[in-house]
Amino acid sequence: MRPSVAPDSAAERVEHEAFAGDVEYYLALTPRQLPSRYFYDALGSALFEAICELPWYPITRAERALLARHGREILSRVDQLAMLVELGPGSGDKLATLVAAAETPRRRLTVHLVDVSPAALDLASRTVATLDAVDIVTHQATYEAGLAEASARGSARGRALALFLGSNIGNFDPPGADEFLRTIRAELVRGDALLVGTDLVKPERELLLAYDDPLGVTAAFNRNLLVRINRELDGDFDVEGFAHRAVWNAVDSRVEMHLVSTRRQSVRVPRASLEVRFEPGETIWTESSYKYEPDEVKAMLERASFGLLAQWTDERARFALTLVEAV
Ligand code: AVI
Repeated sequence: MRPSVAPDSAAERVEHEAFAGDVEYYLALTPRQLPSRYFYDALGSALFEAICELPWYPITRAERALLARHGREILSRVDQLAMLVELGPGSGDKLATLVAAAETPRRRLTVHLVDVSPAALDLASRTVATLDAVDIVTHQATYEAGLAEASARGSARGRALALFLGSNIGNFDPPGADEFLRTIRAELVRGDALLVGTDLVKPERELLLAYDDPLGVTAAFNRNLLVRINRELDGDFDVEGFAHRAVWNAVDSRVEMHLVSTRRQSVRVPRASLEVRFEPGETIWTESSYKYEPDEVKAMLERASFGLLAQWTDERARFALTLVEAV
């Protein structure tokens, strides 16, 4: 029997139970699914960082260039800015790019970093610590809970700017994105601001290369979900029996990632009380990445009671940064 990994902290036990429950629930749906948030174990996070370096995945580079070019203006548009809160800071380099673009000298800033992963918080903190005149507070929490904690410690000195970058909003379906933005708005006070990065609709060929790259890194990122199920839930997925597939769904304006069973096979996942039979060609839908038009982003933010301050787009890479304030 292969070794499985037992969770050791209380938080890990809760996460493990949620993973088992979600695998049991989502793999039994038609079509079969797995939530994309489970991509990000240690290997999945490293593979995602590698994806960000791929020449075919423009999101990270385009966003970093917009932050460097417009960072000074972004920060100056928020009156009395005293606090930054990044939801999902990744390596911390986007926030560092933004702050480094500020006017000098600038006011001291408190930077709150929110992530469920302690490893991500550790990496981002080390990056942000290279900046002058910042105090760092980390929140190992969901985005909603971490923002609530940061707001509760809110500064009497001035306003907050929340950051939700990397087109992470695109991994929510439209009702989920609306609900999430309303939750963020509820944690902010009038005059606080939010900066959102969104990938824009572009030619299908470019989108498919971004999500099915010639080096196979995205395929490994997708199939690692099965590796994680095998390790953490004692599953017996034959990882080579599933192929990576990316499709552009133009009607719903999203790139979908799937895992396709290459043959008839049965899979057992004892810790999720599950046995599944797959027919050849049967799929597991693992992720949606919604792509927008710039006006759709504005409308989505306005529905959540934000008012537009500015929007910057990279027309070549088709990426937008949108700055709004809580009204
Ligand atoms: C994190 N998220 C915005 C990425 C995206 O583009 O949807 C995750 C990803 N999936 C495949 N490649 C990258």
